[in-house]
Amino acid sequence: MCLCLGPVKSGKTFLMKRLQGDEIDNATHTVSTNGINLFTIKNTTGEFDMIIKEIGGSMAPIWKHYFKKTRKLIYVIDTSNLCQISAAGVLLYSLLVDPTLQNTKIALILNKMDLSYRQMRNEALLMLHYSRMQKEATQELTIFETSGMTGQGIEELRNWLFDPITLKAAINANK
Ligand SMILES: Nc1nc2c(ncn2[C@@H]2O[C@H](COP(=O)(O)OP(=O)(O)OP(=O)(O)O)[C@@H](O)[C@H]2O)c(=O)[nH]1
Ligand SMILES: [Mg+2]
Repeated sequence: MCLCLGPVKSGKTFLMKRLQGDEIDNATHTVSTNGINLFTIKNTTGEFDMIIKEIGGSMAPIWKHYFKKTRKLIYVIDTSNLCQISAAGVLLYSLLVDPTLQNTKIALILNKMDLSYRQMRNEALLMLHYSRMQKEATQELTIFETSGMTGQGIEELRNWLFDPITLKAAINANK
């Protein structure tokens, strides 16, 4: 199973819609997820589907009830919102130390890159204490720079979701 988590308004629903292949234009808007959204994502050849469960940021206190059997976790941060990044980092730390998530692969999404300026990526990683996080985490962390608005980074994220090792493990688990 794959989970998509991150603070309120970090752009999870928007990003998942884009990954799912929904039409996105200037008129597209989202409502805050007060519960769970399910998205069906196809791989590049359209052969496999993956279900991603987005849990709203307002539900952070109860995210942990959904951790069981999570193979992959997409953690979305609004990189343009400097006031929120440290809090997003603290929340992420609490996921990294959770015993249920020790074998989960994590995609750290620096989102809303369409609003970026030159140093945004570096500043965000500094505020997250990323180098320390990477040393201390038992999980494999991969960074993606994305925008649900422009589609930046979407295909890289899709390739991460459908990497052959994960697919093989999923097929074996269903045998
Ligand atoms: N510029 C820009 N705005 C974005 C992007 N992604 C989302 N937004 C805007 O950010 C707001 C929140 O996006 P959502 O996708 O609803 O955020 P969320 O993380 O699902 O929020 P919750 O469901 O409340 O946890 C919306 O108004 C979107 O239009 C992006 O990549 N670029
Ligand atoms: Mg949402």
